[in-house]
Amino acid sequence: MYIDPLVAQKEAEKRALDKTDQEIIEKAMHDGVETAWDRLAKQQPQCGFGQLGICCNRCTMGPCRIDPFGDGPKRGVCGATADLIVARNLLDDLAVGAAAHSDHGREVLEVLLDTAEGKSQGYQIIDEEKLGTIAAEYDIGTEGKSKEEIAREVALAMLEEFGTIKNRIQFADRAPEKTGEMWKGAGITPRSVDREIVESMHRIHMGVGADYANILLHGLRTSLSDGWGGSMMATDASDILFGTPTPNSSWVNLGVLSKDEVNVVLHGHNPVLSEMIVKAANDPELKKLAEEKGAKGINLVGMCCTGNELLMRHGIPIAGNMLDQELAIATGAVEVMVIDYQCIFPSITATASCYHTKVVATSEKSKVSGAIYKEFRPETALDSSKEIIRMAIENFPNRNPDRVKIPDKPIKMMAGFSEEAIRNALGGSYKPLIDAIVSGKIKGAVGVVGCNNPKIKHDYGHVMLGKELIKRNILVVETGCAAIASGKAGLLLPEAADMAGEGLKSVCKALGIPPVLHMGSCVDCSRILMLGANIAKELGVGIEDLPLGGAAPEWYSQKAVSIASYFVASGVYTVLGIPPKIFGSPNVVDLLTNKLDGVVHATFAVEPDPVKAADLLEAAIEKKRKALGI
Ligand code: BF8
Repeated sequence: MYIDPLVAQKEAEKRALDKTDQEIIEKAMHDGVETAWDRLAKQQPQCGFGQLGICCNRCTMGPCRIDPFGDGPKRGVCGATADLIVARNLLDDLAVGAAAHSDHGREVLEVLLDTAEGKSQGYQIIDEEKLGTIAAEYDIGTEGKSKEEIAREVALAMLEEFGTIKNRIQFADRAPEKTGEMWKGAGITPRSVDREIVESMHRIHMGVGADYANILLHGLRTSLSDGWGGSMMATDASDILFGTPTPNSSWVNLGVLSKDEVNVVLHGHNPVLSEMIVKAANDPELKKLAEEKGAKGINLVGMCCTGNELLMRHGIPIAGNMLDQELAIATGAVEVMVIDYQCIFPSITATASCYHTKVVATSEKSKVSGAIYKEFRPETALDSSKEIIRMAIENFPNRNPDRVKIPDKPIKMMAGFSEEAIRNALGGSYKPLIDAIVSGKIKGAVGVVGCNNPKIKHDYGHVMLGKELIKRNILVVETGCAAIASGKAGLLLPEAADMAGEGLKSVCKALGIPPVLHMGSCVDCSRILMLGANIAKELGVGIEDLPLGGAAPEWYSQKAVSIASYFVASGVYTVLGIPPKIFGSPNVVDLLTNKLDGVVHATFAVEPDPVKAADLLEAAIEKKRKALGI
């Protein structure tokens, strides 16, 4: 279908902030390739009951919906009110998110166990220091044991957390004592990862929980089992296997794709797959084969959180965030997109079918119609990875140069700021940062995290909020798609300190760091928790006392519901840019945006305007500063 170039250009400018993204959005329109923005337009108007969270489709007495305004029904067939329906729906979303993070964590631990037992192929135990720290936390003796023996015991102890009957997740003890007491007082100390998720499923069954506040409180407990459990284990097990990230520099945006090399995009979340592909791509035989097929080499690039994992540890360039997945294919230059799970559009194979791109699915739990399925198992990981790279090379001659368009300006960025790396950059303790906060040079810190959502101009929420916060001398720490957005906008460079307020600028310049720090993938929001926990411990206070904030300006995913909830449950005020589906219940809204303060000293807020969101975060930070007497 012919589209006027001017119309396409205007539309692309509306859809995305980044020029390289705009360029490929235009190309996709001219190529007649459907994207998430087109699908969103076709869905208009979206269901108002659904948006308010007041439709219930849990049982066959329904589906039911509550009339929020008129004289229509105020209860579902079972008798559930708007409050209950909204609370159950929210807990459902949250539990799905916690399950996704935690199941990812479990898989990394299984690979750690296999590696310790010599059953995996190509993996090694890299970070022995972290292994030792965790062994100590579990009281596992290390004297006279090999690293494999220690890793075996550590992996088993961590795997046990998923169904532990000791009624306490070990890593929750990493929180400051005061924060732990707050959880105890509220009855939300996480007991085990699987237990909280299963119990969420139980509680939302008809005839179980009928008290919206009680349901939501369990939501906080479930989210803590993710943040301080499943996600934290995913982060730490990945660090043991692949190394704890240290600052590095790399490149970002669709311009990281190569005109003359075989392009392989690694999309999804779990580094156990992508790490092996990195090894396979270095195989001299495969490199030779690529040359024989007319390519100059093999170009691996990341996408979404598995991309973040590779970027953090190896400085592998990243092509983009969630809304870039279709655009990467629409460049016409991708030989293979390898997917594991989460945040992969089910229609990605339909997009790929418009070009020569092959989509390779690798997880038994995440098969996609139209994708080539290559099951990925730890015991044959390296062999399967080589097969995938070979497939990409064989596909290179099928690329049609007339349909290729690659933006030519990748942006430089810094990444690799694990909690340990930040502490080391400060000289081994948080004292310099604490001093800067006390003196007011830095007012506080905000974790800006989460997704893209076509309801908001791509990256606009992240970038505008980040800029606004650093201007106000608030340090920004980021993960997930938020961090990739900032990378594209040049905020992850030390030079970006020039955009910051004088105080933050002087600290960044002295340390040679950007004012926005990339801390990793979404499970690495656990690194943000540890940052808060360790600063609080040095000060002898709780996380809830610190001048911190959280934000998810463009979130879409249930995982983001869980992350925002464990931020709030850990005492961090958190602003959402997209309204959650709760506004059909004024009681739930009041609980989450107001009453929670009396429980966890933090609340949620909803504010789509990034400047107003920054106002809210700054005010919350000032309030905490005042309470600390600084
Ligand atoms: O886990 S930020 S869109 S890619 S859910 Fe997904 Fe959201 Fe991106 Fe990573 Ni996180």
